[in-house]
Amino acid sequence: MNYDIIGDIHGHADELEKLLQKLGYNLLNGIYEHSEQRKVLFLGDYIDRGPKIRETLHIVKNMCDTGNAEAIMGNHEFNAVCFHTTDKKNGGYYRKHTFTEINQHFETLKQFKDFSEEWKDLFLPWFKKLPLFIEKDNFRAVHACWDDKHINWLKNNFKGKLTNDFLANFNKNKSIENVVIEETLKGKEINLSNGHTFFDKDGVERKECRVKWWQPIEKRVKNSDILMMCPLEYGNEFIEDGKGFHYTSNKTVFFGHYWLKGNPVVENNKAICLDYSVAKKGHLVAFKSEYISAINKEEGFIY
Ligand SMILES: [Mn+2]
Repeated sequence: MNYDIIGDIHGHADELEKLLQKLGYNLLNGIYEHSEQRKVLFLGDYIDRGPKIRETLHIVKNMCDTGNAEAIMGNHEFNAVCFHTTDKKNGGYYRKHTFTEINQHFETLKQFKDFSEEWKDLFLPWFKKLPLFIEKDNFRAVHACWDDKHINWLKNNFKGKLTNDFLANFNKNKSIENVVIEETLKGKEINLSNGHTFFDKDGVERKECRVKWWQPIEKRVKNSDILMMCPLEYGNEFIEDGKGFHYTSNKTVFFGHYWLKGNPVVENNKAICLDYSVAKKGHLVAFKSEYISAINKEEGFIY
């Protein structure tokens, strides 16, 4: 079976439909399917930000329900489950309802305002059961970061569904559930030293920087080689202690999450990001799995 692996959609259903058509999927009885033996693998982050979140969810879930696609969980789906699940023990919800969290989730709340039953009965239960990673014969997929240590923990401990017990453990500071979910769905971060901070795309001041864990070890010289959006001055300094986590497996992993800019490129033959910021006027990107072992892998990108 060949797969078309698709990066973060964030409610951009029009771009999704265009991409599916470009990949040869046709709408039959309201569901996109391919005339040959092909399936889509969606990398998570279906909701928030974009103008057509409901439409995106219907397209993706319908394809999954009919065997035309598989989908994994993104941090936005995980956050949504926490946001909408009450914490009976401590009161409130498993995700806070303060400005930052509401702002990040606002488009979804707005677009589902008159469809609350659909959200509650159809999509939230579906989010809870989305796999956190997928492994095939010749490739793997995860939303943000594949670290064997965490994937093995999930294989042994995650029972295929986000239960309230799991969410309660996730909310305990530095619990194993917290570290595994944070790093698998949101990626690895490091604390900036010397009080450096920066402002992220939502204007939130942060002192943790996302690590480009997929960057091959030989390309790591300065801090900016492995850190995203880090302050200029700090980025120009040479990496001090250790070169950090890097992906060493021979099996290619696909991931999204990182809002890369420009046209898709292969930075590492074995770890390929497919999020090129469709929600910020970038591209919605797919990769055709038959190009995994191609010499020029960039021919596998469709966008
Ligand atoms: Mn994400």
